[in-house]
Amino acid sequence: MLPNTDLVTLNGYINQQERKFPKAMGNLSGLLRSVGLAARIVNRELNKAGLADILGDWGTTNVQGETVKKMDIFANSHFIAAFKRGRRCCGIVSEEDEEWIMTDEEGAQYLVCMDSLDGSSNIDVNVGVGTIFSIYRRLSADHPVSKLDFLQKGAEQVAAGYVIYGTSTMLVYTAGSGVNGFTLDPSIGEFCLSHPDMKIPENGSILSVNMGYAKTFPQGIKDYIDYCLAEDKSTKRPYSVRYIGSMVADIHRTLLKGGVFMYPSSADAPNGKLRLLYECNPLSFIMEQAGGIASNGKQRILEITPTDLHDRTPIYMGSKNMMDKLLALYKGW
Ligand code: P6P
Repeated sequence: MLPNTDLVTLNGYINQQERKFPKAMGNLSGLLRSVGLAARIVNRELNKAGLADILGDWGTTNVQGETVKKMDIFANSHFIAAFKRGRRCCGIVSEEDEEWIMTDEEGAQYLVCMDSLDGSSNIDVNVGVGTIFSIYRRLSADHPVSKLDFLQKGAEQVAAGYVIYGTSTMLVYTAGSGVNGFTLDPSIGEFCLSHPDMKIPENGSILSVNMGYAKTFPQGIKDYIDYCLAEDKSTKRPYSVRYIGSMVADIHRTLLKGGVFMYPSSADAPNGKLRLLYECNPLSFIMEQAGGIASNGKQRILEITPTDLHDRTPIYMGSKNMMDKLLALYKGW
C-alpha cells in the first residue's frame, strides 16, 4: 500500500486559504508564517529549558509590574524579529513593552498585538505556557500608524490565535472562518493540521477559576460558582475545578473538553487581571469562532472599545450552555 501523503502543513493550509481570496496579496499569509517560525524557535529553547541557562528571572519587572523571566525576553525578541523580517506589519503591541513598537514598514497594512510568552511563571515548574497573537488592519494608509490604530474593538480582528508549548506544541488560529489546530512535528519542523474545524462542546462540566480571590468576586459570579459546586447528578454537578494558571493552557483544555474559564473582577483586580488587546480579544475571537461565548459579564469581549494598550477586563468564556447560565446569574458589577 502506498504511504499516506495527505499531510497538510501550516504553510500548505495558509496557501489553500489564500487561494480562496483572489485579491489576497499574501501579506496575512506572511504574518502567519512569521508566527510559525518564531514559535518553532521558542519551542526549541523551551524544550531545553532545564539544561540551558534560560530558567529564572531576567532581573526586571514589565509594564504590568510582573517579574520578567529570561524566556519572556527570548520569546519577545524572536517574535518581534520574525515580524520585522517578514515585513508585513507596520506596528506591534507586546505585553512586555509599554509603548507600541515601530517596524519601519509604513507601507504594511497589518498590526500585531501579542503576549509573546503567557504564563511564563510556570516555566520553571515545567507547566504548559503559550504565545497569544492578534492581527488587525491599520485604520488608514493615509496617515502614519499611531496608537489609535491599536485601539480597535476585538470584533475588527482579521486573525488571531495561540501557540501552546505543552506535551506537544500546537498552533491554533482563526481568520474568521472557523478554528484549526496544527501540531508541530519536530522530526520535520512543520506544524501539521491535526485538529480541523475545532468546536467547543455546548455543554461542559469543568470550572476554571482561581478560587483564591473568590471572596470578593461579583455576587452573580459567586452565585454561579455555588451553582457549579452544588450536588445534582442529572447535570453532572458538582463540576470539576481545573486551573493551570496559564491562560492558553486553560483555554485550550476548555476548547477541547468544554467548560467555563473565568478571571473575574475582585478587590485585588477591580478590572480583572487579563489584558484586553493581547489575551482576551484574540482568545475570545477563537472561542466565538469555535461556537463558544466570551463576555465581560455585560457585553461581548469583542465589542469592548479599548482606551489604552494595556487595558484589563474581567473575562468569562466557554461552552455556550454554561455561559448562558453564568450570564443569567451575573448581575453586573
Ligand atoms: P493568577 C499568567 O500570569 C496569566 O497572565 C494568565 O496566563 C493566567 O490565566 C493568569 O495570569 C493567572 O493569574 O492571578 O491566577 O495567578
